[in-house]
Amino acid sequence: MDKITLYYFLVANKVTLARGENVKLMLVDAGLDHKYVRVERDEWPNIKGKLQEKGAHSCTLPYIEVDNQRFFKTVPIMRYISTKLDGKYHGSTPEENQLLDVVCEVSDVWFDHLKISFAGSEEVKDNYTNNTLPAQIEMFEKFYADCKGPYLLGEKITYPDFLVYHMIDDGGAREKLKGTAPNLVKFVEAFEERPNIKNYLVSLA
Ligand SMILES: N[C@@H](CCC(=O)N[C@@H](CS)C(=O)NCC(=O)O)C(=O)O
Repeated sequence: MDKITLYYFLVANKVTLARGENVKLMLVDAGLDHKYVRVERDEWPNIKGKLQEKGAHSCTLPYIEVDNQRFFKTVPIMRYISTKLDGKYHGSTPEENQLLDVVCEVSDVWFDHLKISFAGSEEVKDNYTNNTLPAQIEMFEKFYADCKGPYLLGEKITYPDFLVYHMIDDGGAREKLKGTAPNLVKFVEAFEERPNIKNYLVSLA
């Protein structure tokens, strides 16, 4: 693929926080040449207006620009990149791909809970930590227990794996996995050992 530019906000001054990082992780893993542009919040309405003038109808971040075209929405962007790479991050059957879609959708539900807790009162945050988070871990553990792993479909990484890894990282789940979610522990270890990801994580430290 031609050089890709990824656009996203810088959330809470932490480079990996929130949706853009899902796409970033895939670009890193695939070894694709890319640039990451952080959009200032007060500049976004202006940029959005210009994107609309150019024919984009539902402009949100993250979006990518490649070969003078723009593509929007996190999971569709990831599917698009996978498709351009001959299905590198897709499943091999309609049934596998249906499962990938389901896991993307439930990851988004987890993200919505996290977003609410992020902006919420202490009571809302406590509810996330004590109720929502354990319930999410329990459910995702079941998805990852369905095959031998380490990834959702087994040996092959697919696009929801990036979302799940990132939810574990962003969503405060990492410390809670040990002893309760062995398949997710195995998954996180394998993910972080992927050569390009490993180098990237070192670069963040
Ligand atoms: N389902 C979309 C949601 C995108 C979304 O709501 N992005 C937020 C930032 S996380 C945004 O662009 N907000 C500004 C706006 O809607 O104009 C996705 O996953 O990309």
